[in-house]
Parts: sequence; C-alpha cells; structure tokens
Amino acid sequence: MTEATSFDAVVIGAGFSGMYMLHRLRGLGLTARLYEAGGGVGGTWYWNRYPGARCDVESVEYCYSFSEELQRDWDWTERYPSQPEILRYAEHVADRFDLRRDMRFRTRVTRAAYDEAAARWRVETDRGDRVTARFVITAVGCLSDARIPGFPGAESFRGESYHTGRWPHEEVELAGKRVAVIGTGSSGIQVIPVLAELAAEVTVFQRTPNYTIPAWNRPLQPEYARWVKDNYADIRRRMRDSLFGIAASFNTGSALEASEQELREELEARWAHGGPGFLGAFADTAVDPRANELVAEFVREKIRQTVEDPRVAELLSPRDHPIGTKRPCFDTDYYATFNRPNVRLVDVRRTPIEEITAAGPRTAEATYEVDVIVYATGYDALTGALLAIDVTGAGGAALREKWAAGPRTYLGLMTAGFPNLFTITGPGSPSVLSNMFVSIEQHVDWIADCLRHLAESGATVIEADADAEDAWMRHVGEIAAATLFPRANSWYLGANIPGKPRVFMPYAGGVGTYRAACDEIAAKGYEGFVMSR
Ligand code: NA7
Repeated sequence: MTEATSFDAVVIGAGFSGMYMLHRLRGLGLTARLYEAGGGVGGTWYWNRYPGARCDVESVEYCYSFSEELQRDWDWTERYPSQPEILRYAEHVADRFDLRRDMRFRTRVTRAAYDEAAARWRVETDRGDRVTARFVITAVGCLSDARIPGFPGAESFRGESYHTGRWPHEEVELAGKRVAVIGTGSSGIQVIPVLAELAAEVTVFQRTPNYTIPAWNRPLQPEYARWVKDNYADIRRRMRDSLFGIAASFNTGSALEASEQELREELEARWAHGGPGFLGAFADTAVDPRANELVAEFVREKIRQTVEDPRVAELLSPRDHPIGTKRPCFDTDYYATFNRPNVRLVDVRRTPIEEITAAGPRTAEATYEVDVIVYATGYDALTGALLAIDVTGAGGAALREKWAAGPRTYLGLMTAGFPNLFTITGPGSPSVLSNMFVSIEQHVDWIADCLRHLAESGATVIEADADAEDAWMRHVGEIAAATLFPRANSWYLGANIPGKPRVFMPYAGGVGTYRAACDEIAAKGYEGFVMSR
C-alpha cells in the first residue's frame, strides 16, 4: 500500500500538545499526519534525560484532564514527577489512544509553504516526505531549541560534553569524573545536586545567580492522591481559572501592608510547603519593586543560613533582578550542595569563560581541568523551534521575516498572513508562564472547536486579521509593562540569545483571563479572524 500524501492536518511535534491535538483531530473525523524529530513521544521529556530532571508542577496537576478514565487510572508516585515517570505517562497515553499509527518519528519538518491557489499547505521533511494538508498545527514546544553559547575552542575539548536538553539516551558514566556545569537556570539547579553525588568533583560556572525555592519532593501519599482524584473536577476548575494553571492559592494581599510578623509567617509557611505556591504569598511582589525586595531578601536570608561560606552565599544571592521575573526555579538541596567539599562555584560574571581548551573551560584566572562539560545553557525559547522551519504563508511571505523584530500573533494561536496555520502554546499566549498542561489542553480544545466551526459554517480557510493581531500585541506589551518582568534579562524577552529582538513574548495576564478572552472571541463568531470558503 502506498503512503497517503494528502491530509486534513499535519501536526508537528509528539509532545503533550501534539499528542492531544492528534487525538482531537481524529475525534473530528479528520485525517492527520504527525511528524516528530525525536525517536519517540514525549517532547521535552523525551530529550531532557539529565540526572535529576523533574517537573516543577505537582504530578497530579501535570497531566491531562480530557479523559476521565485516564486521570482515574494513572497513578503518580512522587509529589513532583521525574522525567522517566513523565515519559512513561506519555508512552501510556500514546498506547492507550493508539496515537503512534499516525506518527512518523525521527522526521523533522524542514519546510511548510502555503499554496494560496489550492488553499493547502505543502510540507517537507528531512527524510524526503512531501505531503499536503489543509491545516498545519505546530506543537513544537516553547523550550525545545537547545542552545550552547559559541565558546571559542569548544570542539577542541578532549572530554565529553552534553547539553541538558540533548542528554544521551545511553547511561553517562559520571562516577569518579570531574564535571563542569555551565548555567544555573532551572536545569542547572536540578542537575548540580545530583551530579555532586555522582561525580568526583563538580565545578559550577555561574553567570547570574537565581532564586530557587525548595520543592520538598517526596513520595505521593496515597490518601492525598485519592483525595485529588475524588475532587478533580473542582481542582481542574481552579487550575483553569488561575493565573499560572496550578491549584495552589495565590493571595491578593500586599507585602508592603503586612506587618513584619505577618510577612515572615506567610513566607515561612510557603517556604515550608515548597514549590511554585511560594511566589503567591503577596500579590504586589509581581508589580511593586519594594514589595518584591521583601520577598527576595527573605530568600537571600535562607541562602545565608544554608551556605556555610559567606563568600559563596553572597555569590549565590541574586541581586540583579526581582524575584519571579525569570522563570522561578525549584530545587532539592541546591544551596546546601555548595557546602560539599567536592563542589566549587566560579563567578563567570566577573571572569567570563574565554574559551574551552582541550582540558576544559578557561577564564582569565584559570583553566579548569574536567572530564565532562554539562551545558545547562538554555534554549532559543518560544520562537526558536518554529523559526527553524522554513514557513512561508500567503504570497510567499516568510515567517522569519514577519517575526524579524519579534513574534507577532493573535492570541498566540495564529499569525496574520499565514492562513490555516495554528501554533499551540505560541508566543503571545500565557503558556510558558503556566502549567503547560492547562495551556496545552486549552489551545488544543480551542483549535478543535474552531475547526468544527469552520466545517459547520462551510468555510475552509481561517486567518488572523492584521488589525486584531496588532491590538493583541499591544495588549500583551501593556500587560508585561505593568509588571516587573521586563526588569530581568530573561529568555521570556529573548535576552539570552545574542541578536534576538528584545520583546516580552508571553501573555502575562494569567491563564484564566486568557481563556475567557479566547472563549469570548470564539463566542462572537471568531472575532478578529477572517474566514473564507
Ligand atoms: P535557562 O533558564 O535559560 O538557563 C540557562 C543558564 O545558562 C543561565 O544560568 C544562563 O546565565 C547560563 N548561560 C547561558 N549562556 C552562558 C554563557 N555564555 N556563559 C555562562 N553562562 C551562560 O535554561 P534552563 O535549561 O535552565 O531552563 C529552561 C527552562 O526549562 C526552564 O525555565 C523550565 O521551564 C524548563 P544567565 O542567566 O543568562 O546569565
């Protein structure tokens, strides 16, 4: 039998968004082909296999809600799920809904071109596939384009080197080795304590210290898991209506108005509970620098209490950005790890890495001889994976050109001039500021409803209106400007990629408000979108 080359939809990516999209497309009776660059399902969790890789959202909340049976049947084992467990979950979902038969693995989409006359997309892959589809739906992830800074001499290093987001699938032998870790974002903060246990010596190259809150991971208590399952309807509703897609309560009170004792009690209680809820202690910390500083100083005090060497404690203490303005980190024993005799901290803000020699990283002060370099240096976030595909829309216009000064979308879901192209968790949506599952399900459901609406109304093409897009972009910018977010050099702003335009890309108004906006637009007959036959 020859393979089909014409589909209703092509989906790009077999992470949690692509998997659910495929499932919904089938439910609509549409034909679909899904291409995935990796060798299996799971997206982020297929690639991020570094020791200690774990989700920062509680397991019972970091999972699908669309299937009552699935959420009842699946049992998580820890408060925060580890990468292997999340990958098992992804594989279970793929099996359970028989998703793999429409997926092609180890196949990267290289090009997607819209043919206006035919009103179809022509999609090409690095394995020579040439297919057409009415719709292209990108499910490429927001943090999937791994980046290693261009250190001179990197290729001359005689040891092994790995990016955390491209960790080998085979066991990496670390016992007895000297390891360098470059980067102290979420990935660095997770991998460093585990490497310190496994390796002979760990040298951490830190450019910017980060605030990290203890996760207090532990086995999931069966009574709690049962309680969650019995109350899922209510918990899911709270998550969907929230700011960040998690059920933890976020206070509306002010840190500035709290007494010293109230402030301390609230922060101590949230610290003792651990996880993302810590940042929900006081609402004004997101918008008022003085309120923010009170919480930031509380964390610095914890660092000083934990880290024995005051010089190291000071180096680990963030002072250049308000707390919560970079992606918050959650850890297991991160600060205490710096008390170990086999761990040292190098301040590469003061003395940057000038090159990687055959022996290891070299700064102006020293060459650090190591056997392994771990690059925990992050991603070209939000746009990297999308723009890696050569996408051309109506009139042959290139997405890379349209987005040269920063991404432009309507609701993060579509971009004007690119008919029938949907971007799940695209820039301009709250996705990266949220529990991804909440954003993913909302986007996929919205797109599926939109496709049904098109079919019912007899339209075949939908496109974002340029004016609606401009207005949405202004709104996204205004909301960001009212917060402290723009004060940090974060990947939310593209600041980690040399030459990337500095634009705050996510929608910071919260997933609940965003969902209401998307629903209202749909209810008004997809206001701001243009449909045609
Ligand atoms: P991040 O959060 O982008 O962190 C990257 C880290 O690498 C960060 O500490 C950077 O320092 C550091 N970095 C980047 N380039 C360099 C150079 N040239 N020299 C020294 N240090 C450097 O990526 P993660 O993988 O940790 O986290 C990504 C997301 O994955 C995370 O937010 C979760 O959503 C999951 P900088 O701060 O730029 O000074």
